[in-house]
Amino acid sequence: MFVDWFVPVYLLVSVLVLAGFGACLYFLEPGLQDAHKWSNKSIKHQPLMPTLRTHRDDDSNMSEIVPPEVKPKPAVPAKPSHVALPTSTPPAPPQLSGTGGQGSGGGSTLLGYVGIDTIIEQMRRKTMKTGFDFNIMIVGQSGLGKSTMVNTLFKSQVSRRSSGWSRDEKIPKTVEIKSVSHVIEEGGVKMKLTVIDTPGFGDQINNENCWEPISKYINEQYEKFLKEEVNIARKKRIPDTRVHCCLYFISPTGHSLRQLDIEFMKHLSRTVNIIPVIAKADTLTPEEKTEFKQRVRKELEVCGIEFYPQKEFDEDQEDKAENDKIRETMPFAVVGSDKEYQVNGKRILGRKTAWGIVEVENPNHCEFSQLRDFLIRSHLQDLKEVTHNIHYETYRAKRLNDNGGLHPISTSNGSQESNL
Ligand SMILES: Nc1nc2c(ncn2[C@@H]2O[C@H](COP(=O)(O)OP(=O)(O)O)[C@@H](O)[C@H]2O)c(=O)[nH]1
Ligand SMILES: [Mg+2]
Repeated sequence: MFVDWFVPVYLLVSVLVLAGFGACLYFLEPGLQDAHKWSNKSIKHQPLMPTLRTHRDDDSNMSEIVPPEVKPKPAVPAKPSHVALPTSTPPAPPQLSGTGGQGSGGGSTLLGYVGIDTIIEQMRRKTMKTGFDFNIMIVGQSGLGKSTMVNTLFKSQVSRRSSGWSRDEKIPKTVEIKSVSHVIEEGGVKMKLTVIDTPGFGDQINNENCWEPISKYINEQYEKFLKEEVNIARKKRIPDTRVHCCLYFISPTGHSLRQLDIEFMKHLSRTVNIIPVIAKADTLTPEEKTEFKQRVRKELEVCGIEFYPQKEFDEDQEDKAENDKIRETMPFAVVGSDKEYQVNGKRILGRKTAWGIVEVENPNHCEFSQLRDFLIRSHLQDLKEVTHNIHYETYRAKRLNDNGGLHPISTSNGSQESNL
């Protein structure tokens, strides 16, 4: 009797308990619901592009991430349009940790656009932040217009700033090496331009070794740089006072180079980039100028004087062709002035003569603007590189050899200094 009703009741209760336990498990574990849904759909009913839900930090939602469709790789890697825009950052590929998507495997990313060409943009941004130094030295005999040229460079379109002397003040005779610096900013890029004016030479009866003070100054700047470089705790960015180019002023005699010019350039060309320049070009007729230029080039060649851009440092045929053209027009014949005049409603730098105004920045009047473009627009970086890689490197190697290796030593105040 008891057995008659106990067995069915016991079985019913067991079934109810098991059903309740199963229902709880189904509702509390969402993965089982998804498995249920997927198993109920036939393949052809699944959407072509499964919804990509972003991964949230909450672990319980990991199961919501549906694997994306793997697209075939393009035959030719496509360059995304965003690279043209300097400020935009490339969109990151979808990061699907643990789902086997594109992100971690990286196969398609490597075959696609990598972005190597953005290095130019990266370098530009770095240079904009740090700025750079560019140092020009002017040497030559007295009275050739070197000090005037310092003013011309700063007052011309290079900077439109005063170099220190007021407009009506007469430029005093230069008695010592003196540098003038200005930070010039263009398009967000800062350049600290320093022009080093030097006393003229050739006035003395004995001009022997008159290049020595100039040579000494150039080497001192290399030494300063080397000392900074060998310091244990060296600066992240070493201030660069090295002379990147030396404008050598040639007297506009129309004849030939003086022996002193030859000696001077011979000595300097071993340590610095020499750029010969014909001074006071307004004193020569166009024919005289062309003839004089040819003669100077020939004489420099005969004497074995390598001026900048040196043939041996042309990097390739393209470089050679470009530099050959420049070498054929050198030395640039320039006119300097720090006086401004009104010409056709515009203020211009010029020299007023009885027969008209010689315009410094007019390419039909003189070659100042060609020289400026050559120094800044086309060859500035190369001038800096040749200075660093050739002239400074030669100096450095010699100093390290002479010294048997540089050992940084501690000074009494605790700072590190080399034993140069
Ligand atoms: N004709 C002419 N005279 C110039 C030129 N540049 C400077 N001068 C003049 O030459 C003289 C000497 O100039 P300065 O700059 O002191 O020469 P430095 O001794 O080489 O520094 C001054 O009277 C200048 O006005 C130029 O391009 N043409
Ligand atoms: Mg002077």
